[in-house]
Amino acid sequence: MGGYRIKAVMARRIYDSRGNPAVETDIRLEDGTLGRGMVPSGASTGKYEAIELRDGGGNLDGKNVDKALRNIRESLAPALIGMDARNQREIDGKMIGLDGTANKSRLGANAILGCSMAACRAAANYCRLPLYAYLGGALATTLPVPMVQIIGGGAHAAHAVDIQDFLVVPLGEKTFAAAYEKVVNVYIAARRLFAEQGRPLSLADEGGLWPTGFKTNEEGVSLLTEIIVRAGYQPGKDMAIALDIASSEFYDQEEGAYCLNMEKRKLSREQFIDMLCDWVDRYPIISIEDGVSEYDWEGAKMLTDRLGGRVQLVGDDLFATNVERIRRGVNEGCYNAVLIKMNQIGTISETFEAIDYARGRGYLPVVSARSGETEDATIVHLAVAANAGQLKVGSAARGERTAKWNETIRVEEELGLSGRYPGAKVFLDAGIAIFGKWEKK
Ligand code: 2PG
Ligand code: MG
Repeated sequence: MGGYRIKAVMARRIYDSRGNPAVETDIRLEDGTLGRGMVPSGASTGKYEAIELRDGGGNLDGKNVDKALRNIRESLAPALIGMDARNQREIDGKMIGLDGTANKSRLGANAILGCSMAACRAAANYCRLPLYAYLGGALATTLPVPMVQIIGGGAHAAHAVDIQDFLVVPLGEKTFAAAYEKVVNVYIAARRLFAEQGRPLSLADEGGLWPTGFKTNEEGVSLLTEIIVRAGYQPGKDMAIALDIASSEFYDQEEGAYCLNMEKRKLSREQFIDMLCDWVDRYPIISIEDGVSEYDWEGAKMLTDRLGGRVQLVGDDLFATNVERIRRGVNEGCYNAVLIKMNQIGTISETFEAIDYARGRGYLPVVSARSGETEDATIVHLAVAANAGQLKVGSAARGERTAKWNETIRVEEELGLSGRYPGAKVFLDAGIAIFGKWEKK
């Protein structure tokens, strides 16, 4: 009786894939069951994200998390002990109430999310269910289409190019494993081509190749198209390109201009959008994330008017996994998809709410990792549990990335015949048909 109640909450400092301190929380239930949550961290962090508490000061580059750990031990743990771990909404609601701020700045989104993740893990373990089944139930069986970085950039590669992610999305295949295999072939082809061109095979923060020697941003897009061909696939038919422009990073708010620093060019909103539209005409691009800045709602509307019927337009910094911000996007006709990051909002319940809200308005959810990651694979389960349809984790290399892709392979195997892999249907059902145009070629 009562074995499902939270008996202890422990917090410790671990380190993420960039070597920065991170929060890990263990929740132990009365019957001895354990649940663990490891909290990731972004680099191109949006202005409207929930606040990650860092200690500041000289040690560990100011990124220590002692304050967040103390908040778990002194404020969150006493409140959570005794609660039924299966009551995720109540647990998350209690922490949100205790924090009392709109952006979780008092206790820290890293402190709160660690507990939220650990609680649902503990409850799933208590129920003897895989996390996706616990969170999503019997109909949570959709394996995500992977969005995988091949070349890194932006804040993840010391701004060697302005654009942050050059990614691929496999369009065909009947299983995640088969689709992911194709992606790995593209990654191998990328390494080969880089080596042939005399570029070092160094990796950016998310495991994609470091963009050495690029003269323009467009070079990344054309090179990626070439890499797809070299891997033996037809661009736009077998494999499409996705870009995370992360344009908030190089937007000059005062001038309303986009500063392509590596090209030493400054573009007006209109010119910048023209450039993106031109790329969509000339390259097999299926998805553009943060095409304009988190401040530029007008630009987001303009971009959507021009490309919304052909391309997935994903709001990351603009929406920050926040229902209020997604609502504004829906009302103003901005974008047609939402990047979903647990630590942008800070609890599992609110993350699900953002996915549900987005989907209810016809916006595609794309579950995403952060650039600073751990071995934790909760996001895979989240994507399957919510039948989200897409997962973005970074590249095919680096352990914190393979932790997620490999977990997806395991989940697919476990689901067996009840699993379904949508492939290009995710996009077709949403009326996104850019690759149809490429097929005609
Ligand atoms: C993004 C993420 C992952 P970061 O912008 O989508 O690529 O980066 O975690 O640095 O915000
Ligand atoms: Mg992004």
